Amino acid sequence: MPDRILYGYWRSSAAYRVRIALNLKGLEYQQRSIHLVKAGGEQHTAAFQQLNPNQLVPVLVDGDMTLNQSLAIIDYLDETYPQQLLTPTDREQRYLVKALAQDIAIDIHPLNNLRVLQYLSNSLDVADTDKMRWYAHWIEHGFSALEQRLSQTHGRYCVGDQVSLVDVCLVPQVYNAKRFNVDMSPYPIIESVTASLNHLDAFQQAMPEKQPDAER
Ligand SMILES: N[C@@H](CCC(=O)N[C@@H](CS)C(=O)NCC(=O)O)C(=O)O
Repeated sequence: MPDRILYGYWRSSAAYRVRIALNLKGLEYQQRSIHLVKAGGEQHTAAFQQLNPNQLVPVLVDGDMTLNQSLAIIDYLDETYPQQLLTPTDREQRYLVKALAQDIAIDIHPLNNLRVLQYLSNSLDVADTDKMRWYAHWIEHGFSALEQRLSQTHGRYCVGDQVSLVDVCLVPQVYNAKRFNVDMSPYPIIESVTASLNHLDAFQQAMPEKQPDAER
């Protein structure tokens, strides 16, 4: 058994990013499922808070290191296991990859995270239809800008023909958007890059439905 444990959840976009990165680097790992919904959410248990007081997945335990924040985890993986670098060494490309990845992971994803949607419903009494408008609004805002930026940068993947951190962030965000029935027709580049990425084994093996804790 590998000395590497990923605490995640099949539908967590941030855990999905880390699964893709581990797969791209050919690193084996065990998975521990933290059910984000059952019984109020296992991320809130005292046991999980020992791993991450922020009560969010993923957490990666790699030997004697316990890591949270998917972008920081992937940075650590790039430094520790430099095969298949996800942030290029070239200065300009590196900046571009980081900026685009952050457009997704920092500016789009957190607004639609489970705890934000739950707060809208449970504490602010926002109706389900309005909550879905909130969800779609932030996806559309972020994807419109991303589509424009990718028109300048994309090849087969988001930045040229090399798989990068941007791709690792994009695929889970698109999965999430489709799950919430966002119309993807205004984003043909995002759609075509995502389709190319989803042909790759590392991305296929990371798909939510393929995870041991997937529910049908
Ligand atoms: N910035 C964090 C975000 C982590 C995050 O938002 N995780 C979500 C799943 S994608 C979560 O654990 N949500 C639980 C909750 O909202 O209660 C990262 O990139 O790791």
